[in-house]
Amino acid sequence: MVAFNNELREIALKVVYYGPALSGKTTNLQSLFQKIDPKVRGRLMTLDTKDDRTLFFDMMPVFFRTTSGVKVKLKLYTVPGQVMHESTRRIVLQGTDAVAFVADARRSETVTTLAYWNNMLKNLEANGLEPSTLPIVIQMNKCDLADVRGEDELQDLLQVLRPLVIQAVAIRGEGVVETLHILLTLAYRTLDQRVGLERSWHISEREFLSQIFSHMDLRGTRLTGAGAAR
Ligand SMILES: Nc1nc2c(ncn2[C@@H]2O[C@H](COP(=O)(O)OP(=O)(O)O)[C@@H](O)[C@H]2O)c(=O)[nH]1
Ligand SMILES: [Mg+2]
Repeated sequence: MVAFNNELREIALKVVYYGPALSGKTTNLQSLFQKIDPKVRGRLMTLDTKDDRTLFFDMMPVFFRTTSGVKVKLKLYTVPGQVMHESTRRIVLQGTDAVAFVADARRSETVTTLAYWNNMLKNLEANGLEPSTLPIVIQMNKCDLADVRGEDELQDLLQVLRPLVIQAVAIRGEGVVETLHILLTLAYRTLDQRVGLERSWHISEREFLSQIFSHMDLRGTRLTGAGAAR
């Protein structure tokens, strides 16, 4: 769960980028790292092996202080996609507040994508997280490649839950900010219901989002304006 420290007036949030190996999870974080003002982020920790695959996981912290004096720490994680890292995937999902499921949109990846989607649902449940109430978005990545699935061809993924689907080309930074924006909007609303972000912590949705996205390079995205709260 989200970690709160009432005395220190601190809120910690965790977002996980989940999906099969090589779907573009690390690329999402790298792109966000480049777009976000160094004032509101820490180092991007990536642990890549020589064949360019995530060995353990990546993590990038984002932090800000609200006008009500609350320190918000947001940690963005990726999981390693390879089958052998199943236990790491499960551990990284522990206590997550939101999940971006990053899929390779090509038709050739359909079977693998569904397998990892189901794997994610299983690992959420193993961590006591309820997939139907957890903020989850699907990012269909690599839309620059040939033979990608259209939005009407995702029935296999949308059978139980009906998460929002975002198209992306993460290597060009397309859809990356949008994915995080939608996910954090959902995360805010879920947390607000649970712990009263607005009522008890005096953090409005607009401020929460603008503290992050007004420090982001939004050129070429569908988000505009400094606040970009909508
Ligand atoms: N064509 C294309 N390649 C991508 C895209 N996003 C990532 N890649 C490439 O896919 C490979 C795997 O990406 P990576 O982010 O390491 O995948 P991860 O295993 O999910 O972390 C790398 O060679 C990336 O450059 C994309 O949108 N289009
Ligand atoms: Mg990776």
